[in-house]
Amino acid sequence: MASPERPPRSPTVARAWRLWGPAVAGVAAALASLGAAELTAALLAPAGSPILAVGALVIDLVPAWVKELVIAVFGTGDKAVLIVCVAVGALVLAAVAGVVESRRPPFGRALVVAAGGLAVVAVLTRASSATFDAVPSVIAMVVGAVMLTVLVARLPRTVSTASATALHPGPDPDRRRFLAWTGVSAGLGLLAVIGGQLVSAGTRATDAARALFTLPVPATASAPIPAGADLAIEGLSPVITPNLGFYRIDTALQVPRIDPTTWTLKITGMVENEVELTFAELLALPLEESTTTLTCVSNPVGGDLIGNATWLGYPVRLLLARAKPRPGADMVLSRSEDGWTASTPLEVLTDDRNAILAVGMNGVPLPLEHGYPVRMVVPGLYGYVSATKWVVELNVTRFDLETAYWTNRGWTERGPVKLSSRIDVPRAGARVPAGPVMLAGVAWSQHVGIRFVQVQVDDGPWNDANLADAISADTWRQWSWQWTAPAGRHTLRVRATDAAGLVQTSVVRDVVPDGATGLQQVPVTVG
Ligand SMILES: Nc1nc2c(c(=O)[nH]1)N[C@H]1C(S)=C(S)[C@@H](COP(=O)(O)O)O[C@H]1N2
Ligand SMILES: [Mo]
Repeated sequence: MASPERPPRSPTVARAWRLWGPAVAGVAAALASLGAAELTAALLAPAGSPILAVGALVIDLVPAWVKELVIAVFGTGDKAVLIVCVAVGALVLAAVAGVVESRRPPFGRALVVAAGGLAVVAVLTRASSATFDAVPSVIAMVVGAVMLTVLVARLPRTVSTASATALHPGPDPDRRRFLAWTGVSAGLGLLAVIGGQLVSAGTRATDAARALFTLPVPATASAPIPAGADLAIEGLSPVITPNLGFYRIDTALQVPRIDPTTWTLKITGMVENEVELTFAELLALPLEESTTTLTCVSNPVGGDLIGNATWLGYPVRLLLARAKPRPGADMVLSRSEDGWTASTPLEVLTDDRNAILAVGMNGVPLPLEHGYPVRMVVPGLYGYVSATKWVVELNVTRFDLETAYWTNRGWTERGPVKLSSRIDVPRAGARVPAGPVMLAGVAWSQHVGIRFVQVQVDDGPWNDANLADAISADTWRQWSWQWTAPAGRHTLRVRATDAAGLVQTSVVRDVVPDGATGLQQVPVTVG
């Protein structure tokens, strides 16, 4: 039994309750609301997660320099950072809604409904979204508004009424009851979020289909990798990048899950014959293996957004030959299931290079995050203008008629990969013993090939490095150089010269708009 003689609550505690109570009510209502949404999304509408949809909308709306900054700072953790930001933003908004609802009802609820409306818009503006995908956001809106009303009504009396005075004694059971309600609401919400994640991670038909799918035997095997292509120096990137270590860059917050039995590729636009190809039809074609280096235009000089894999696929030029591009066409706009696009010059897809529709990567089906079931791989072009993952359409068109995802955001419409080189060992900032030190790295000039690589210590002469055997002009090439290191601090530089005689420029250019240039500098301490 509460004693009627309970001493009056101190003014500061009351003030704290008046502000934080409603904020807590808002956050608890939001957690319940997000939990309900994530769980429904996982069970019924995988593309309907409001947090991910708002995140995806943010990705499409932020200026390119913000995206660059986030990639530069967080690397491939960029998506986790974005999700956390959207979630934190939602909770802050919810706290505000709680405060507003306790003071000016029903404006807090109105805020929740507006946020829900934004989520619905975000979900429905995703390519490949269906009306049904809006269901989780609508549920979030309803649960959020109801829980906000319920929890604000349960704020301890001194706090919820506008006439409350700081000295009015607040009975403790009120507070306890409020904390119990918010605790249950928040707790169930969190459990539902976690449950939703478990459900969506575990039971996807796509994952199962991929696991059961064995790659067809290539009709044309790739030329064997020469034994001398990998110098096997500790710390040097292996000449073939394992799938798990392969960089990943895309705008997809949720990896598209495509059922290969319903997947088709359409060749449309300026063609004599529109072509539609099923996955089974693609697999029945004579597939070719080829080793090709893939790199991102956002890769800074010395960066690690580059990898080399053996791909299994079918030449795009042979499919285009079936479709018969009409005169005047000069570009293929490839489109992914989630609406992302890349503009590739038609001539690059029809010349003799190995531009392929790939289904395999290093001997296994494409990993989901690298484009399962089918992606493009085009030697010599940055990924943003060529390497469409989850590809579903090749639209034959013209550069003056259509523009692609990143071209619309300030990047150039064509993106040939620039000649570059990298030092892998020693790492920047390393301390090495004086005497013989092995320097090693990779260099690439796709579709041209590397003629030699040189290394410079401080302002000394350029020394010719030893080159590993080339796989082909379309892959990177390892190099090494033995340095007799004198004690002290030194700066190492590398530069490559390609088979056409072009020397890697020392002019420093940023990654925007068509790829970085300059020479990597690696500071080391000897002794
Ligand atoms: N569908 C889709 N494909 C995409 C992208 C994307 O955002 N969406 N990003 C491209 C970019 S910018 C690069 S660098 C490569 C990266 O391929 P990876 O993630 O397999 O390394 O994929 C390309 N293909
Ligand atoms: Mo990229």
